[in-house]
Amino acid sequence: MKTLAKICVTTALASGLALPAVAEIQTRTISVSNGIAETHPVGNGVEKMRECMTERTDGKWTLNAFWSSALGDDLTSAQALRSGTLEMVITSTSPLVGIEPALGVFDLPFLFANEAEADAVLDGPFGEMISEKMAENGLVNLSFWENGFRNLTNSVRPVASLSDFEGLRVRVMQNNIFLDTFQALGTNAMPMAFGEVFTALETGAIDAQENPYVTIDTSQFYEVQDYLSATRHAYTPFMVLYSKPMFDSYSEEEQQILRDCAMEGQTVQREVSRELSDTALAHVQEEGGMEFNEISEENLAEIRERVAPVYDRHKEEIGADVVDQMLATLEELRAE
Ligand code: KDG
Repeated sequence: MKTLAKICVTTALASGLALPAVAEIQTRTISVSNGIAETHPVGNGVEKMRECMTERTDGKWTLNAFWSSALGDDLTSAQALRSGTLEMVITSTSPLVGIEPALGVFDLPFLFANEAEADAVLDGPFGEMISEKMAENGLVNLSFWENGFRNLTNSVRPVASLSDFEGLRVRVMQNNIFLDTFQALGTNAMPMAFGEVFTALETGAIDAQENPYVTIDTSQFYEVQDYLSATRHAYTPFMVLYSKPMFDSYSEEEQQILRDCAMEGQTVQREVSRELSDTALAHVQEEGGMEFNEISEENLAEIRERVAPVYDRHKEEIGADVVDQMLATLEELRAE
């Protein structure tokens, strides 16, 4: 029987018939971890990614999403990717500076002026350079998505000037640059994983936190915070990270499907994040009863001046070349 099979294969090859390639797309179940609620625009991005995967693999792939830090916080999940025990995490860059210090560049206060600048930097050569650094750490960055411009909430007073920050117990992401920034503003800054923030606010262990409007809304911080101030003090990207040990074991076709579907998710997630920002701001005031305030240009200038030295204090830690490349990229964009 074996001889007959060999004869058939040999004949087929000799006649130039292509044998069916080993299935380039395996049946897979992919888990993705995230720290926020499914109602956040990341949920829209994940749903688009799921649709894309189903179509491109003819239903062979299943994407299971785990929300609100169910599989662990951003850093824990990222470490699981590096060890090959979890496929994917959608995480802020900030908690991962211990893995890749260059990510700290995104935490420099008042770095980006608007979303268009952020997109141009993240989707251009600078973003590619960051993704290459992530790969050196066992993490494949499939795409940058949007966490967004961060604003301060608290339960003590409206913050409309530099002096209003004084003494507030503010939760910050686990990151020296955010810690330094909020200490420079006169607060009692406290690093904490995102999953612990709501309870800490509810029990009064902290007075304040800072996040984009859609996160404040979808994580229901309006239930435990009274004041929202439009500080826009930093823009945080999300990274859609995949385990490199797993990614490297996939076929080229499967790797391309992951990249393509994460980019389709990016388009939807950024769109919904920007569409919902104003809606979220209105919702936390109308439904959540939060008192909202803008900050005058004069007072914002004083706040920016106070935190400007953070750049020099953390330049070496981030990587002087990284900071210089970011500032040069922004200078070019602003000259266009
Ligand atoms: O998984 C993503 C969340 O953890 C994200 O919202 C992080 O902005 C963040 C924060 O404040 O920790």
